[in-house]
Amino acid sequence: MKEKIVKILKQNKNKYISGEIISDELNVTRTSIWKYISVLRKEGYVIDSASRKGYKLISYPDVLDIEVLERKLSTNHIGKTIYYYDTVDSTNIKAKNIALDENNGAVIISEEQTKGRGRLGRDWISPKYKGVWMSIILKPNIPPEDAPKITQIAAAAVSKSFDDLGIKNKIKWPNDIVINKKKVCGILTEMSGEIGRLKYIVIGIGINANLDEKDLTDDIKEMATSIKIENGSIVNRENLIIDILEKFEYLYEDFLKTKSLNKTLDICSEKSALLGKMVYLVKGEERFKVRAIDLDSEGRLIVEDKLGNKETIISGEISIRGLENYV
Ligand code: BTX
Repeated sequence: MKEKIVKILKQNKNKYISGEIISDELNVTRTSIWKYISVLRKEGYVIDSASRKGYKLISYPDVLDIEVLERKLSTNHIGKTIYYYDTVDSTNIKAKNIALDENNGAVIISEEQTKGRGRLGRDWISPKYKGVWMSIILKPNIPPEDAPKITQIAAAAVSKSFDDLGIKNKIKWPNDIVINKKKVCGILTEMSGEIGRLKYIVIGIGINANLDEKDLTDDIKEMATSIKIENGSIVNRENLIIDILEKFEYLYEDFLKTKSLNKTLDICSEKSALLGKMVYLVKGEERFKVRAIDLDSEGRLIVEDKLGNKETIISGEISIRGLENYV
């Protein structure tokens, strides 16, 4: 009902429409229209009301138009089923709850997450209507140890989509996209399986699209940013999601077909924020100064210490930090 009222208000934007006309059209009482209007106001809709004139929509939050998204999306599998929510605890949790019974490629999108999660149980702040908070359910026939490769595929897809929008960005191995050395996107890959057999992978992508400075909590403001803050303009989230899902499918299907990550790694190397740089490798309380020198064919990071000893890093428990900033 709420959606139907919004539709009528939008059709009559900038002019008054009487409660009576709306209630006749929707076949409900004027009192219940009034109640829905109060709910909409709480959700950020600015609706003027004047006696004998009715309601006038002044402005409304940037709500995702899933119908448009589904219509424009030209993938074969990814996003063929989309579950869309106003609010959830975490799209990854939602995805994992339904993954066993769901089709490969189903996507969960929410306007807000109340318990958005990063790696190792960290929090991911996900304010309403401002970001892309989504998870993709995948059921590839690959060994469980290959799951981190899907993180690289997602990072490459997001990075290339940012490029298309003219947003300069870098990939901070293994799971971040950064703009001007600050984190704008994080990827959380989770899986369920037994030894040698994968049941499903859930790949969660969080993008700070239209967050304002005030949305960034004190603990992250030094190291996080949004596309809007960096570019000064609002991003069309539907187009961004479409572009990412299409690019993701292209790279993912190529990986499954060829069993090689080459296409993805070309992007990850070219766009790397780390390669060639001195960085700190953070393992628990300890940190080591190393040079990031390459990605191997599995998407793992190769680093070298000052004595020339090389080590291959498999993401997971390790964090990488720049010598002065986040990168
Ligand atoms: P991460 O462990 O690399 O990063 C988490 C850290 O990033 C936090 O500890 C905090 O310092 C910082 N942080 C928190 N929120 C933000 C933010 N919005 N922008 C920038 N930095 C932030 C990264 O984990 C993986 C994040 C995946 C998020 C997606 S959203 C959809 C899906 N559902 C879900 O619950 N998680 C994923």
